[in-house]
Amino acid sequence: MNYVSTIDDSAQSDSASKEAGPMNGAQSLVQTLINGGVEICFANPGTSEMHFVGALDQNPGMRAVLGLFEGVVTGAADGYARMAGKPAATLLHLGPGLGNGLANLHNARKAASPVVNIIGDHATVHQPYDAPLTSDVVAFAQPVSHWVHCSRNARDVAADAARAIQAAKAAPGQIASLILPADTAWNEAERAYPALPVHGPAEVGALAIRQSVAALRGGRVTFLLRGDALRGRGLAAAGRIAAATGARLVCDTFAPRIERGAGRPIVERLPYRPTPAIEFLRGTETLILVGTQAPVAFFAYPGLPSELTPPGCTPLVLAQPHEDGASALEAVAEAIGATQAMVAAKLRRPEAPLGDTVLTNEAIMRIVGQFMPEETIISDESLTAGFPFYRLLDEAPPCDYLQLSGGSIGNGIPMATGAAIACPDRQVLSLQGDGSAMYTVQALWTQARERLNVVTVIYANRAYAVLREELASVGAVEGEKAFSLLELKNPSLDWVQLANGMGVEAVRVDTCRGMAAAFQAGMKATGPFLIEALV
Ligand SMILES: Cc1ncc(C[n+]2csc(CCOP(=O)(O)OP(=O)(O)O)c2C)c(N)n1
Repeated sequence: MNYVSTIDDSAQSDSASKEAGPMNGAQSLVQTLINGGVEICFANPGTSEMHFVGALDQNPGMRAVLGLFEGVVTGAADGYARMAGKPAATLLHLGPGLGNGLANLHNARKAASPVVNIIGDHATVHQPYDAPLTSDVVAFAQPVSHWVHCSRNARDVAADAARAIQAAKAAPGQIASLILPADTAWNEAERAYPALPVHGPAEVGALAIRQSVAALRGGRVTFLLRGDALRGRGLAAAGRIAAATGARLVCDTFAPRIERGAGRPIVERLPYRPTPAIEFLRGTETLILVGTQAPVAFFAYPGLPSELTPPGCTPLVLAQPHEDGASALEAVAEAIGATQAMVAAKLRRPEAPLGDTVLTNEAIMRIVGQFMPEETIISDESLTAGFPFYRLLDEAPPCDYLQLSGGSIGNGIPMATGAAIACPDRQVLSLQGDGSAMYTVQALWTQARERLNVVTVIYANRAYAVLREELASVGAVEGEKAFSLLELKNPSLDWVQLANGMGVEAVRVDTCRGMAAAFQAGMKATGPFLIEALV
């Protein structure tokens, strides 16, 4: 739920820690963020945030990373949160700066990624004058935020920041937006705040567990998984249940993060379009939901249903998104005596074409599966190019797979950037549609500046290919003018020059041999590398 916080923090100030020496509001904020475990700030600042910038400079406990567009800042915070399991801060410039970052905050919200937004505003004394950048910042923040608050004076800032962190960390992960008028940053503050207690996931009730056990004993069950159920012990418990009962394991079409590959149970992916999705689930008698909602179509199509649960099938909630789905799955596994090993994928890299043949979308995924190292983090915004070949990585080396959970394109490159910062010892791979890449291409510059090990594969099909399909699917008129809005030609984008212009090494390939060589070179490179794959 969105709300403007009105909580009285006087009780909390009693337990606040005293920091030595005088500090301004911005300094109290930075130290409070650090106290709350927020160690990185993705930033695109302006004049109203200069004291925050100064406070970052003085405090070695927080890393500052510049994004050249706010969509990069918010998308990187999303990717960081998905991999680090804790929030980063963003620093955004008033309503318009926040506005530029909204689309990726929307994606972060759908992914249940914790994020603490710090948004500057005009000094309180300046607000009545309707200066050019005056705007209703709360109104910009509300639709994408679970928690919004505007600090009223410098001494409140630390307490407000502690509550913002607490809100962001509340299960399953929330967007908290703290708005700071410039004078709350520059005026004197008293102290930083310690971390406040965090509301972790709620325990699943015994009834939900009993009902799931009964369903497993009584008929054909499919689990629809998301959140913690797609990782670690949650996924292992789901795998044991599947081994013991034959239940199917399925995930949302665009789950925020999945641990995939050898050693993990294979989780089928719900098809994208409504008719195949309903067909895919047909025969299921009970659909057990863990950390997700009953499936719905991405879009409405004339004459097709929005709900994808097939007729005759009952959805049963084992765990809501804010509940502890991993423990609930373990409890179900124990109750049915599913103690044997889970069904896990064996390592079997896909065969890949390596000759001078024409490069295809399928060949790219095979080459990725053939050469990617263990524990690669894959940010997938490949849309039509990668989607049909997703299963080629089912038995590839173990990896984390991150997807576009909010449907707002322009997430992939920033998400890879944030993930690389969260996990500096792991290889990151962006599988990236060219149309989506252009929304937040500036993230490549951040990758170069921070020397991040990210390989970006651009599927250069020079089109909004999915929209060509959609034009037909929704039954709209097709014609030359319509097609011209869905093509990225005349002129074609030169990805090698774009990448080089931002300090990223890049090559263009159009054969399988070229792709395999470029991919291996990228995996060995230190720092970012981009492959323009002509498909
Ligand atoms: C913010 C936002 N704007 C527009 C769209 C509509 N849209 C969906 S996919 C797409 C084109 C994607 O093109 P590309 O990344 O090249 O992938 P392809 O369709 O070629 O596979 C567009 C414009 C969207 N989903 N989100």
